[in-house]
Amino acid sequence: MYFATLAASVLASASLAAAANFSVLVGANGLTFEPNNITGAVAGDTVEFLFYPKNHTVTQSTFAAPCSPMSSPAAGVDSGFLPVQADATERPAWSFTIQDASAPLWFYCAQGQHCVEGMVFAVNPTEEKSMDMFVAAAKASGDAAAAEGASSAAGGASPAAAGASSAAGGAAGSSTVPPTATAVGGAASAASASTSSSAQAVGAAAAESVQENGARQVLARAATPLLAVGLLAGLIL
Ligand SMILES: [Cu+2]
Repeated sequence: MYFATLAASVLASASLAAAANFSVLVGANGLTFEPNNITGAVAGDTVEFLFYPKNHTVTQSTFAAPCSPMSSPAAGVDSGFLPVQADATERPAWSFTIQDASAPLWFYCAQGQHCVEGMVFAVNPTEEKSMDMFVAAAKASGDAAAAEGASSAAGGASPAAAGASSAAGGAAGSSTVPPTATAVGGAASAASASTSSSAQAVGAAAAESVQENGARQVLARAATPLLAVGLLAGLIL
């Protein structure tokens, strides 16, 4: 018993020591993720996204369908829409922890035409499934969507709830900073705590104290206002 406990704590310490935190800017210079891909990420690493003005998402997709939310083998993670005013001084943050780095992970922005204009992101792209190929597929998918007359607003917003409730697909998301009182409640993750202004915003806007393991429930509850915000913004942007 004692040995098992000791072994578990040693393993936990080892994984903590190895974990890295990648930082990505969302929309800092146009419809971009900067950088648009990271490599060498391993399970346990965290990817933190800082949101710049307009109204973007980080939504998990697949290599085969870059601009559609991942639904198989399970729903992917999704930040939901995080609107940021042009004169905002605080950057909402959202992060996820990589659960499985054995295959690349693919993401896009679900706002309007952002994805088909190339606003996509990847973790550990490979030679066989490269970033260039993913960007090209995202842009090409716009042609297909236009031909079908597909509406992107609803498709981008609805997976927020599904993504929030699932840790499958190699990534577990946690939302951190509400840019407005109606947006996502905070999660006390190590990644978000690195942004001091973010932590302050969480304290001011969160109606209740949120434990780290409560992040998904909070995100799920926030999905409805996010849906409304996203749809509204989809009409504007
Ligand atoms: Cu976007």
